[in-house]
Amino acid sequence: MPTLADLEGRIPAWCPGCGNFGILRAFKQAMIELKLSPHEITVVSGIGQSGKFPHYTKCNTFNGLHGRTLPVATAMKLVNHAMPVVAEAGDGDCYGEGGNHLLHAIRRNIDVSLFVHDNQIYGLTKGQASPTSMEGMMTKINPHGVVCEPLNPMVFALALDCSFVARGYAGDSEHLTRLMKAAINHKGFALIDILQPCVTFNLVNTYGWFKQRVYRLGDDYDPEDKEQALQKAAEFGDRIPIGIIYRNNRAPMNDRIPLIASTPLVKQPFEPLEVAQTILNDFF
Ligand SMILES: Cc1ncc(C[n+]2csc(CCOP(=O)(O)OP(=O)(O)O)c2C)c(N)n1
Ligand code: SF4
Repeated sequence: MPTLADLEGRIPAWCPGCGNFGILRAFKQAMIELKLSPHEITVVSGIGQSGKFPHYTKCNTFNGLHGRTLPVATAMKLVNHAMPVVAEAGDGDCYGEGGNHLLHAIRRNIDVSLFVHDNQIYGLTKGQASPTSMEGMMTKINPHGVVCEPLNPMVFALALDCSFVARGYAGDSEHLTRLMKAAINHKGFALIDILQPCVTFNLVNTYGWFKQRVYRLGDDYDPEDKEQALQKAAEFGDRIPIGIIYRNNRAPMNDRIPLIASTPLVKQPFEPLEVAQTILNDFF
């Protein structure tokens, strides 16, 4: 079982008070409680403040391109589905530039846990509006305020019958740890949209703003009731529920591909097909 010291990575280059610290704390705690040593998990990220995440803990890491977190995570999973794969992304990263990949990762039910650091702004590039920025929010490039309604990622995911849909809050890392553990243990695509205050560029959705609104879903809430889940997913205003909003048992993609269903690809003997061998022969 790893200790906190085993999981220590580089010193984070985030602003003091950034919500990303709460997410990092929750993730390390989840690894400890799941007894996952650094070599037993892969964390993939894109570009952004969230993209730096894997450097700040110890694990197998791939830090790729902005918006392309999920294609890499998908490949990792299909090559070795015995290894838990976590994708860390920003709201711009995966609801904007990488939105198309999100749509198909949900549809295919890739067995990946996607943790979105949703600060409702582009943090790394200094404060432009993102797909989840609230209507009317003023930014440097929206001097008259954002002119359209924000995306609600929970409703979007639910409409696609995503197999695990949750919302967490960086200011409640104990609760977030529980969500992360459930997501990693879930067989299928698991999305946690994590409300993450950006203390430098988002001066609307602050810790104080969330404190007045965020509440935990109670033990009597049934995440398998899709109608109720739709109501909870849509609740984002005076009250914002956190917890597992929806869950189902759709089979993950690796279970549906006969070639890998029983044995991960990396554990199979390498037997190139005849045509592949012909191509390989050209190189030697
Ligand atoms: C293909 C590509 N497009 C755009 C950029 C510039 N860029 C880097 S980070 C970023 C947005 C960051 O916002 P978000 O994804 O919400 O992450 P945060 O920094 O807030 O965690 C953008 C537009 C890039 N690096 N690569
Ligand atoms: S700019 Fe915002 S998201 Fe980036 S490190 Fe600072 S507080 Fe965090």
